[in-house]
Amino acid sequence: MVSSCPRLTVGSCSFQGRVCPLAFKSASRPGRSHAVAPACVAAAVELKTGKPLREEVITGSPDNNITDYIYDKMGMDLHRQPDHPIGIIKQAIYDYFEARNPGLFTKFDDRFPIVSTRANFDEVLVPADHISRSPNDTYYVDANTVLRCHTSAHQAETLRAGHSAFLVTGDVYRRDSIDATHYPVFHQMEGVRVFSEADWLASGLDPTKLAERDLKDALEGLARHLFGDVECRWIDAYFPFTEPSFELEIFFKGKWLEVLGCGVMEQRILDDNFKPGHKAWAFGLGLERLAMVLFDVPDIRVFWSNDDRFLKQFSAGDLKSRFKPYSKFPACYKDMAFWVSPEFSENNLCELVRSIGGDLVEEVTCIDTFTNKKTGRTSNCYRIVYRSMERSLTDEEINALQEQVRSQVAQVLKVELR
Ligand code: FA5
Ligand code: MG
Repeated sequence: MVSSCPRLTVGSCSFQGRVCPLAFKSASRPGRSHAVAPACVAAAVELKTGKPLREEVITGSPDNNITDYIYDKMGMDLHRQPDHPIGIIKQAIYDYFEARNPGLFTKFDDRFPIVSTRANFDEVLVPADHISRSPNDTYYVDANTVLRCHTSAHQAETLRAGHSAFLVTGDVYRRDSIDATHYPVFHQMEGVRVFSEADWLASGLDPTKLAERDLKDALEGLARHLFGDVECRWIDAYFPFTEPSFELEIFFKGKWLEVLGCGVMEQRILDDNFKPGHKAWAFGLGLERLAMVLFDVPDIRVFWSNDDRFLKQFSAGDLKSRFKPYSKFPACYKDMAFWVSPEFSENNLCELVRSIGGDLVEEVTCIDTFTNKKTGRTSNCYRIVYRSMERSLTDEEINALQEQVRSQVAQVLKVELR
């Protein structure tokens, strides 16, 4: 693996990735009652688990922007299904860390996905004006509560509970664009390891260097463990909660695919939530992205398939299977041009298209845009690609979906169709 490429400096903030699903409905498990975990030694946090009730998610608050499409995905827990690619990759990462540091990491995979804005943003030092806080990017339950947009939402509480090395896996939610590598619900694994003074004295390195070196060794080792000889590169990045910060990319299907973000934890997070005089690293892995590379899955929607032709291809502990498409069904393109409105944003459009077309929507891309010099109005033309991974679609059903999209876009986003 080519580990150190020239470090590119990424000026913009890469905290929020961009994104992208009909779908099958989750076999709605009856709202499990919320188990209250035993109070932790250092902090009595009430930990809920299980599928949230619908009224806990779609609340009627003026700030609520969560659709049933998203609610239906909650509680599916792909990462807790041993024979599902997401469950298999989680276990493979556990095995790797267990072999590298036996007994060191405590593992959590049932943290409740509804968290406070404090946990999701403030406690990991996300600035008040950071773009990721916008309702255009994040699903709000109410003004102070969100569907976690990253597993970093659990860093501070887990440190406060006294853990110095841990892995937290869970479903995360983001309003985003639509394509083969972005989905509005995906899975992350957070890793944190804290070092003490004794550790850096023994290493002969300064604390930050020790953390950085151990972090990169651990993650390069993970990539080798999962993929063997794959081409990887480190990119300099920015996250509000780490400094320095990096992203790891893997060369996959002719393009560089970002698979994780990581860095040396901002000291204030440790000082506020753990103990002074320590240093730590943290990472956040995108499990779908890793599973795409490992199992050769070309489209992220496939992970949500209930089709046996997909599910039967994988089994617990088997890292060798490669996804065999059952068949490539034809795509159907629909273009839609409109004058934009203040209510329009690409994420709003994608959300709307998803709630109508579900997982039949493969991609949404802007193919043309121009501004009329006289009126100052901007026109966009978006192409929506419809394709099922399971069957051929009929013209009638696509036309019916596209009609709904057009009328909803005009009504809800107040754009003027051309
Ligand atoms: C984060 O979420 C940071 N919390 C990661 C982190 C943790 C950095 C700890 C430093 C320390 P980012 O937004 O880049 O970073 O997302 C992390 C990974 O999630 C990405 O590398 C990618 O693999 C995956 N990801 C992001 N957006 C999507 C999406 N819409 N669909 C699928 N996977 C995604
Ligand atoms: Mg990123």
